[in-house]
Amino acid sequence: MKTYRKTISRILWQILRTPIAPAVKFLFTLTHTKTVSERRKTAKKINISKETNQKARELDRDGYTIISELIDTDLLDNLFSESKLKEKARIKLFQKQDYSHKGFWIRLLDDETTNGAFDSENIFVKFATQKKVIEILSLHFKKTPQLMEVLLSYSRPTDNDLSYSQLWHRDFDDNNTVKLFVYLSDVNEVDDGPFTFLPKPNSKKIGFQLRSHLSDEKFFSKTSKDKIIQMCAPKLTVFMCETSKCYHMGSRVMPNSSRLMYTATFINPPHLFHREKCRFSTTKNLSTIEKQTLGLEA
Ligand SMILES: O=C(O)CCC(=O)C(=O)O
Repeated sequence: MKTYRKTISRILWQILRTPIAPAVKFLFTLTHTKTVSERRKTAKKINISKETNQKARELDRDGYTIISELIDTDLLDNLFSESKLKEKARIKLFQKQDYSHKGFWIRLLDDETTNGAFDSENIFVKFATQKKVIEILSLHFKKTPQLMEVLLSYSRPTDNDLSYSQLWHRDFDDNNTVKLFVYLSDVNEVDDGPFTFLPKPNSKKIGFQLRSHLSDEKFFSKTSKDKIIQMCAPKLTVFMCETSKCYHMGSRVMPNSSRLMYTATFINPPHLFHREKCRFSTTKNLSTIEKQTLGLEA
């Protein structure tokens, strides 16, 4: 059964890379009209401020927006201090996690889950479900978003060739995926391995490519270097990127540097890939918007 699901997921992932993805998503959405209409109703009730509206418009138009000034400062402080504690444990994790796969970074939140699920009150979840973030995404998706994953990654230099997310790619968690990023270490220089991307209008011009990951050589034969944005910024910078539409790469950390970054992945529900278990759980009486965002609605 697991192998069957894996094969289906793999086929769907390939389909999502092609120009027919929006049609597939549209048809799939028709089979989930009840949940979709509930989510639309919830989104419509949100009182949107002018700044939120502007950020959502930037995200729609350019595929990214910087939202540090809208973020709840208590949550940000808390995220920072918890992340620093996690960072301390990284050496042991480098020994434990599979080196051959993504030797250039490690996940620091593996011990935060119970039976594979994060609690709704966990700071790494609370940060993602804060009011302004959900408002922007509800405007962007025209319904409440679905949080798929939270990740704290520690990137470091290696001698290996560039691989995986260090190469140019788009994300295919769904055909409309938005990631929320927070730098938890200064990423002021290119040597610190900034998240680097090609904004949406120019990414659209590149369109579908047979290979999912492209080298610099291949990528810059399709666009020019002056069109890309290297997100060099100090720690506590918060930004969003529509990673399903914008080609991107990062974590190219040079010797004597490292990078600590938080990522929350959201999709425009319903999610095309079936997951046996929800990634989140709660013991609290959550609001409708929180339940929908965590995929915990009845
Ligand atoms: O490490 C980075 O900056 C790139 C991250 C990335 O490719 C992703 O989250 O999809």
